[in-house]
Formats: sequence, structure tokens, C-alpha cells
Amino acid sequence: MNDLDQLVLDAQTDFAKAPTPAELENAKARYLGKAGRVTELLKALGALTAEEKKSRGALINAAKQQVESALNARRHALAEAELEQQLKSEALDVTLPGRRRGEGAVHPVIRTMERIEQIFGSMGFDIADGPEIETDWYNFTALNSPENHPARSMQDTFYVDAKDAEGRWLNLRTHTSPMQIRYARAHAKKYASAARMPDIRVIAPGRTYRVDSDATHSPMFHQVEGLWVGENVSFKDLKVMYLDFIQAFFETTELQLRFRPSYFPFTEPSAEIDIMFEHGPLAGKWLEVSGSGQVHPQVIRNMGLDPERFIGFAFGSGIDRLAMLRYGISDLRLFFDGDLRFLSQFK
Ligand code: 2NM
Repeated sequence: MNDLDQLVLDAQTDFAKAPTPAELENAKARYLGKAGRVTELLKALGALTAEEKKSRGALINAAKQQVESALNARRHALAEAELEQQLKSEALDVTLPGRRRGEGAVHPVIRTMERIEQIFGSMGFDIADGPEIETDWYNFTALNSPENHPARSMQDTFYVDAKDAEGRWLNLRTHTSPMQIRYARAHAKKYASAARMPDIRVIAPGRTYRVDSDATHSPMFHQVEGLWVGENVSFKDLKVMYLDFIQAFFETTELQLRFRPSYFPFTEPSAEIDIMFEHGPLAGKWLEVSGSGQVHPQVIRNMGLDPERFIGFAFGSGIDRLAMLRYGISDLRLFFDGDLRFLSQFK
């Protein structure tokens, strides 16, 4: 093998070993660069005769062309490999399922609350909401709850370690009735000098809090309380209104309603409201769905109204319980565990 064949072979081997374009360019410099082996051979031609120059020069040029074509072939191969690699890394599996935006849904209790609001709204009731942190006066005193009543104890009520601007102790409301008081007082004030006060017809739905926790009690639960105050309302209006509501809520007229005497400090007389379905899985069983009664004269007074003139009827229902009955759920805690396997069934 002559020196030129050896040089071409060396170049081909070197180029083939270069793993990257940058290292290939370094290898190229060793052959075709200013001090490269091919360049040195061409420089050496100067010492030869014209005849020798011609023949040797032709051989060196032929070898140079072989080196250059080996270089180009390797450049091309490296570029191909790089492209191949890039395509591979960017490969898409078009059979994968698409990425979806998670689909949310309204919580079943809130859905039930909105359903109740819709029904009472259609019956001409206003919807009121207000503070969940209340003063002792709105939560208990205004509702005729005796100063030493056990409901006021720390065992039953969540107290807040803070006072309001007037220095009154605060608690998490144990029912939504304080909102009824707020609403009625604002209404009474608004119409204080009017010849006639329009009836108060309002529901107060929302979160309420009591120190209680088991399968049927959660420390946070939802209530809706309704209030109807006027100069000419009677227990009959409460009965008809509640019957209309419960029939709309359960989408059936095939149920019975029963008022059972009871006791609440804010109503006198008071009654539990029971219903009984005539069909379905709960048929034939009386179910307690609400408390109710004629608003106590002292509570009417605390609303800023004259109990000699105004008479009121009120009820209070647990929204969570109504939702359980509507959806056939036996454990209240399912509503508050945040388990998507349960919640996603209400989409
Ligand atoms: C109930 C039962 C009976 C009630 C009373 C009032 C108000 F503000 F008029 F005094 N609001 N809600 C009431 C009456 C609530 O819940 C079991």
C-alpha cells in the first residue's frame, strides 16, 4: 500500500470514528487543514521537477478527492442520525387518549339548595344570605333562647375567640334564623312610616355549625329557614306553602303531610313536619323533614314589629337531609368526604 492509499484509509477510519459533527470537523483539520496531511503533501510538491509535479500532483489530488468524499459521506450520515434521533424523541403516539379538562359539577347539597331557592323563588319568596359568624344576640337572644339554655353551651356551639366592633362575643351560627331576624328588621325599618307593610316572605339557606358529629350529624351542615310575616297570615298558609314546596321538591303529589306538636323557643305553638310517600322505596314511613311554628311574640318584637298587629310563621329544614332523601343516601358523611367516586355521580 503506497503512502496515499494509507492516507485515504486513515482519513476514512478517523472520520468513521468521529461520533459528532464537531469531532468530525476536528478530524477534517488533521487532513485538509492548514497543517493537515494532504496540505503538507501539496506543499512538498514545490521541491519536485515540473514532470514529477504533474504526475505526483494528480495522485495527491485524487487522494484529496477521496478524503473529501469520505468527509461528506460522514457529514451526511451524522446529520441523518441526528434527524432520526430528533424524530424519535418527538414521536407522538396518536392512539393515546386526548388530555381533557377535568369536568366539575355542582355539589349535591348545593344543587339541592339551588333547587329549594328556585321553588321558593317561584312562590314569591325572597332569598336572603348573611354572616356565618354571628353575635350572641342575633343567634340566641333575638330568637328567645334563654340565657342559660344548653344550646348556648360550649358543648353545642362553636365560639369564636374574638368580639365584634361593639365588643360582643361571636359564634358560628347554629341555625340560619339570625338571618331571618336581620332580614325582618331591615324590612320593618324600610316600611316603618308606610301606611301598609308588604308581607315578609323570605327563605334563608346556608351553612350552619354545631358541635356534633356522627353518621347523621356533621359539625357543618346546611339549613333553610322560611319566614312569612303579615297582618293576615295563619297556620293554614304555612301548611299550604310547605305542602306546595315539598310536592315540587320531590316531584310528586302522592305524599302525605303531618304536623306533630313540638317545642322550639322561637315559635309557639311549634310543630314537626313529617311526610310519608305513597310509592317508592320509602313508602309508608313517616319521615321528619322540618320544624315549624308560629313565631313567638317576643321574636316578632325583636324583628322590630308589633306582635299585636303582625303574625308570623316559620319553618326550618336540613338541606343535607332533604338531599339524602332525594338521592337515597344513608350516610351524611359521604357529602363532606370529598370522594370523587361519590361526587362524580351527580354530574
Ligand atoms: C325551625 C323550626 C321552627 C324559625 C323561626 C324563625 C324566626 F326567625 F322567625 F324566628 N326562623 N326559623 C324556625 C321555626 C326554625 O327550625 C327547626
